[in-house]
Amino acid sequence: MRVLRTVRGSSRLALAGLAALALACGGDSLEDDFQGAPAGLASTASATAAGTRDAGASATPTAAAAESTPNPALPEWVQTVIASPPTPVAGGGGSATSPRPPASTQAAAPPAPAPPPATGQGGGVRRITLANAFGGRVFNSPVELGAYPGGRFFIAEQDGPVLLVTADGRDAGTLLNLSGRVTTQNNEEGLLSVQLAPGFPSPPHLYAYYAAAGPRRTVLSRFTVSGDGAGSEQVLLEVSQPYGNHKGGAIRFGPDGMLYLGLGDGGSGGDPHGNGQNLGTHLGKILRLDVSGGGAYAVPGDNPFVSTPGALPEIWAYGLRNPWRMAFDPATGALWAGDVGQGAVEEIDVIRRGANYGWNRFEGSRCNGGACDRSGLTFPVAEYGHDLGCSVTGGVVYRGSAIPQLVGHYLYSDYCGGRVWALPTQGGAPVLVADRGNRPVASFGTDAAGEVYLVVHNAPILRITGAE
Ligand SMILES: [Ca+2]
Repeated sequence: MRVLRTVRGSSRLALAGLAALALACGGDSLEDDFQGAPAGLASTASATAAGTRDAGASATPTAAAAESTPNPALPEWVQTVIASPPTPVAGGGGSATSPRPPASTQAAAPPAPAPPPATGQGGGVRRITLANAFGGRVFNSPVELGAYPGGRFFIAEQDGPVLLVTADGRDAGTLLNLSGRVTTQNNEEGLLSVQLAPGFPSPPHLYAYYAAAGPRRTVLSRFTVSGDGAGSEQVLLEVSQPYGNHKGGAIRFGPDGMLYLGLGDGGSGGDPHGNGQNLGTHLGKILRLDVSGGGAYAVPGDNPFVSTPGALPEIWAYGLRNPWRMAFDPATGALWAGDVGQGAVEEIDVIRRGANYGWNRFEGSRCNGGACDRSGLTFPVAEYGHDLGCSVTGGVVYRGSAIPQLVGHYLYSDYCGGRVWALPTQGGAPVLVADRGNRPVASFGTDAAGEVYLVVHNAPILRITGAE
């Protein structure tokens, strides 16, 4: 979601190169992401990327070996993170501000981890095959894709429309149109995420997160769908934004029924206000909200900082720079996120309750200056350097049925490089499984059966059709 209008209508990154690429890279200014990077960073990035790539290329353990033996390519704590489901949510009704209703209480416990599938676990996948989806239709800067009742799909476009389409790409109505409410002044603004309420169409709610102007802010809202049109907007949360970039953007419902929202550090470059490490702002955080009541939202009583003086109680995790796309593993309940790097390192994180992901003290595992104290920080489960991309696009854990080899793999990509990686969630190094040239992958989506789509800009959306 970064090049967007700059590149649309041209032949992708051909519009010139460095300027367009700079916009694509985490959205910072040219100075931030390229000219400002000390020469020393290049070698750091290179080494990081090479390490990742080499580990992936050489990682061909058998499934059994991968399940029983820690992967030496990842530190021990990573194994622990990957092997552990997220912190179970304590029983419902714990909120001092607003007890959760029984439905949320019952949904509070994440599902037990799924037994290992018969095949595919352990990094055995070498490549995936892809095919044009939706009849090859090219959408206008799509940022979100999901299943909609009746075998249809919703596809959110950054300028504001949320379209309903059939599997062959025919129009099936407009679910919502926020064109008059979003701002796209910066190419990281606009409509950024849309999710249907759990149990949709009962309740008939959808949620949207978007950037607005006057004043510059991001907005989380609930909409009531009537038929296939949009009902009235109920604003749940507004966050003041100091700059036009780093809005983060994914909203996702967890297995606990809570709504998780990932916010970037508010922008510019380098997090000049220190938002990532400041628990007094929503910027640079993953928030966890209970939106199951009729009001705006309630703070779940078991959020990690509800009793911390000076901390905002909505915060679930912190130290993020610009988490662009998150997804819950439907089998384990783990929350996976891609966090866009500054100038050198792109990272994949497993988001845990109360954890600090390091920004802006660290970019990935690389010290960003200061004391370089690693204590208390949670580091990426995977990362790569800017020789392999420029802006990570977090993906999804495959739990479909059509491609058994892919089950249990976290798929992710990059907005610049068009590469796709598969990371075995039960241990193992990421493997480069596809390379689409410079085709920008902006997001991932799944259909009702859990099959996976790559949401691409300036080209047809792609469906994963196989793996070997
Ligand atoms: Ca980090």
